[in-house]
Amino acid sequence: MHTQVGIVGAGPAGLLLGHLLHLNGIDSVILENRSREYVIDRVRAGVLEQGTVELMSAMGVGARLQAQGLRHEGLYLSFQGERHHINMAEHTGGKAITIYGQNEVVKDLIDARIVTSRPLHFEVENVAVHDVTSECPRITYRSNGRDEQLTCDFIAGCDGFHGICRPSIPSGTLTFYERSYPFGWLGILAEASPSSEELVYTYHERGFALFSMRSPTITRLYLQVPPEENIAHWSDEAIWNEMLARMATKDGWKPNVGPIIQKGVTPMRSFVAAPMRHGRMFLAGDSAHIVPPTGAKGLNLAASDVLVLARALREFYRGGSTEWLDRYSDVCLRRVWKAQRFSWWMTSTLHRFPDGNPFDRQRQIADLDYLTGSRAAMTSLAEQYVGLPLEVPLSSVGIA
Ligand code: RFL
Ligand code: PHB
Repeated sequence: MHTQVGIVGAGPAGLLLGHLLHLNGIDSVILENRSREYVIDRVRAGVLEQGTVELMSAMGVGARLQAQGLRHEGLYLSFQGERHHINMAEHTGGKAITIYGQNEVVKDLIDARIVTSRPLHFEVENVAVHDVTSECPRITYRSNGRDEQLTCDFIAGCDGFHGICRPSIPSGTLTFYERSYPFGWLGILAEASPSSEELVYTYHERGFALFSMRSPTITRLYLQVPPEENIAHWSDEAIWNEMLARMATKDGWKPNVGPIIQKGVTPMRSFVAAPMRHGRMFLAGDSAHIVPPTGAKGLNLAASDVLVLARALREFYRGGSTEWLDRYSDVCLRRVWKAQRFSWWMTSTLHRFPDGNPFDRQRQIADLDYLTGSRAAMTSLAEQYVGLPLEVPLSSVGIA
């Protein structure tokens, strides 16, 4: 079988790319090694930048997002027992973020893909990419007990950090930039109505904590924990005690407590692979870069990468120009590095470092004190949090 673009991975990057290509009349096959249920149930990100919401709406996949997403024009930073409000809309000419679970985004995109009748195969095994530096790259895989081969014009490696596309590139070809952090996040979903209308990022002596939500009845909370923490060591009671100890403020605010319906531990890492291309294979999203979740940027970067890739492929199929394909990696990496810097800074400012001394902690408090008292600093935070401008306009992929 042959397709124009073979897409490995049905996460946000692969599904958004498939739909952008569809809207431009370019065919693709999406291959995913997990089941449809697994992909839809996986609880991950929740914050969509203004530009990601605009992109999904312009693509015609924003109806449920518009109806059920929670638009937030501000957020709180909490330290020394006090919450400080930052009005993001005021500092960005009216921009905001929208809380809408990544699993809902994925569900909407799978539904949209099915309507197009274009191929999306779940539970494929032994996916491997071949001849990516030739004019005719191939993907081999096993599906429903049969070995298959897909020849492609291009391959999009949208298979996340643990995928096979990036590791298939010969060693020494890419440069890796990496930093790991001496902590992870323990995340829970709880059946409790959110006690704040906006997110609360807390810096506390006992460690970082984050208050978020998924709906008017579901609260999403995170705690800084040691990096390889075993979730089995945390009873629900211990989780709530620690959440309340870190988050409760002097004015009596605290999260509402309720039954915990999901919990897990995530390690924290900053990672960039450059360039995001090898021959006719293009890496997009987490397969090329990982940010610690403190800045809420990962899914949004996946969206901005595939917007640039869709533009490049559209130009190629319209007139044979490889100019944008050749620029793909540089254009994406400019935005990726700014999001890396922001995510590193949010992480460094808000977490308790095991080797941090009293000087470091006073410096962190001073950073937060300055941030919440300076218009210039609040504007800087707000414009990065709602999302820096996309590198290419939506009109360049024919959807605006
Ligand atoms: P994904 O979502 O990992 O999708 C990759 C897909 O590829 C499949 N796959 C394969 N398919 C075929 N063959 C193979 N060999 C394959 N290997 C893997 C996988 O099963 C999967 O379906 O990557 P993508 O599309 O690049 O999307 C990236 C985002 O998922 C990620 O950046 C975000 O979840 C990060 N993130 C957040 N991002 C935000 O923008 N805002 C947030 O608020 C936010 N919060 C978070 C987060 C990530 C978290 N965790 C769990 C890492 C909060 C957390 C806790
Ligand atoms: C979430 O709601 O899951 C969330 C919110 C903000 C972050 C990370 C995750 O920085």
